[in-house]
Amino acid sequence: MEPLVAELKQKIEDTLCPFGFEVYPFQVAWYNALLPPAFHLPLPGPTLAFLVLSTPAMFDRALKPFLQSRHLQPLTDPVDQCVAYHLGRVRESFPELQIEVIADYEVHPNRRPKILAQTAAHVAGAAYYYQRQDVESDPWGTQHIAGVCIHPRFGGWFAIRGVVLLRGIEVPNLPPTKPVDCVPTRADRITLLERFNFHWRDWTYRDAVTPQERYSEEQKAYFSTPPAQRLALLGLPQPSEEPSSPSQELHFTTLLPKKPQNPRRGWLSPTVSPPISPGP
Ligand code: B12
Repeated sequence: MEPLVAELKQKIEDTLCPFGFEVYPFQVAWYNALLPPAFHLPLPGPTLAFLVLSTPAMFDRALKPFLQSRHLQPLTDPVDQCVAYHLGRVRESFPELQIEVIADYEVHPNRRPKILAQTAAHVAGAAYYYQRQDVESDPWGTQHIAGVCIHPRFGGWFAIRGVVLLRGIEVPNLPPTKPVDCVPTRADRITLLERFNFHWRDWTYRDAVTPQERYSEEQKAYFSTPPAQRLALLGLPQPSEEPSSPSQELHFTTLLPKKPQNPRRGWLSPTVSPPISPGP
């Protein structure tokens, strides 16, 4: 890896890894090459980017302390706020660079996601993205089958949180890292995609490889609980409905653009109801 990339990666890792995140470098060109123009990131191909994902440890190391802190605002998803807060810390740690952050939940006004998180995870070598085209003569006919990423150490027990773009830093010689193909057989890929699409609430798709660590029962309960009851589940008070201090609001609005309401609803298939409790 080029010394510059190694140095930047190290600094981002120092900022994020203690909180249960992992980061993987990639070139914008690798991502754009797989996608139609509507999804392209509007940056020169050799631009350096990092894919950020959360591991099971994020819940204890980042989310719980965040929920207990005074940063929490009402009405937006606490996990999204927590991730925005930590990605914002990356930006703050490089005041001399033009860093842009795109979180997984951000959408354009037409509801198209700003980043295809799974494609980014695949090109960054973080997690193999299994799609129906990876199954020879697939058995699903005209059904819509969504693809799923599997991480070599965490299986499906992780979430893709966003990308960090380093505008102006170009790394044309960055060597690509292939993701580990941890579900190599047709039969296992069929099982994986069927579990992800039709039985994702039972968590089984996440065990496509034996993971190093899973979500704790507490973390599973948190994500299976309707958002309004989640803080109570952890024994925490609800955030106050009173307007927050201007400094706190400024803090958040400068980190990331405003989160649109329910970004997972319907731009792709409006007839599909969104998950009751979207979780990682
Ligand atoms: C919209 C959305 C949904 C919608 C629609 C799902 C869908 N994919 O059809 C709904 C509400 C149904 C949904 C449900 C769930 N979701 Co969802 N969802 C998303 C979201 C926001 C966007 C996905 C999307 O619309 N993609 C657009 C389509 C067109 O992209 P695509 O199918 O990948 O097609 C592109 C590729 O094929 C690429 N391409 C072409 N050739 C090649 C070749 C290669 C090699 C590669 C790599 C790419 C590539 O080009 C295509 C575009 O032209 C993502 C987060 C994000 N920002 O990406 C999460 C995300 C996909 N969801 C996720 C999860 C976990 C779920 C749920 C389990 C609920 C939950 N949150 O716990 C369920 C699963 C059930 C299901 N049916 O999907 C995770 C998946 C993690 C993983 N391990 O893969 C994501 C990544 C969120 C995250 N933060 O981690 N989701």
